[in-house]
Amino acid sequence: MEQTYVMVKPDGVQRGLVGDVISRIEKRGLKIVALRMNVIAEATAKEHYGEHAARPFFPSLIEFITSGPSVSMVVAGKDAVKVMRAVNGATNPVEAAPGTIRGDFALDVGRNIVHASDSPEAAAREIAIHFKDSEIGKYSRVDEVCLYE
Ligand code: DAT
Ligand code: MG
Repeated sequence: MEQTYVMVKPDGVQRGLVGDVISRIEKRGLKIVALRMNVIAEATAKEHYGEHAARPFFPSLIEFITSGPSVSMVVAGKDAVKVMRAVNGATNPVEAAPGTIRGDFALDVGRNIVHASDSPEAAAREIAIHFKDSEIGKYSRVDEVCLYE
């Protein structure tokens, strides 16, 4: 099963949306195999968002992502990377479709509630930044027999 890295950012935590985000992931059929709440260290945030280091919004992005607790997850399932990007919606919430997390709950690109890896390669890199192998659980959901043909 493919794995991806998902984060409920500090705005999602402070707005009480952790349960809603997790509920959408679970109801879609994806399996949460690791989960933690913590304040991400500045060095970890800079590594996580390294691809954006030269962008003008990088300093404010790092300041925001380290400003309070966030919830990190590893999410597994069929095409988990692509499915989680679709569950989250477009990066800019103004463009995000209703029914997506960003399209239902957000307005500003700098306060878009959730993160999800954008490719399997990015997922592997981000999972390794945030979790040890030993923190990733192995179990079956009882509904996998219905979720998958
Ligand atoms: P995504 O989070 O959809 O993968 P991204 O990787 O392009 O989007 O950008 C990472 C985060 O950086 C994004 O969730 C919010 C912030 N960001 C992106 N573009 C921005 C912009 N033009 N102004 C302010 N923040 C921006
Ligand atoms: Mg991204």
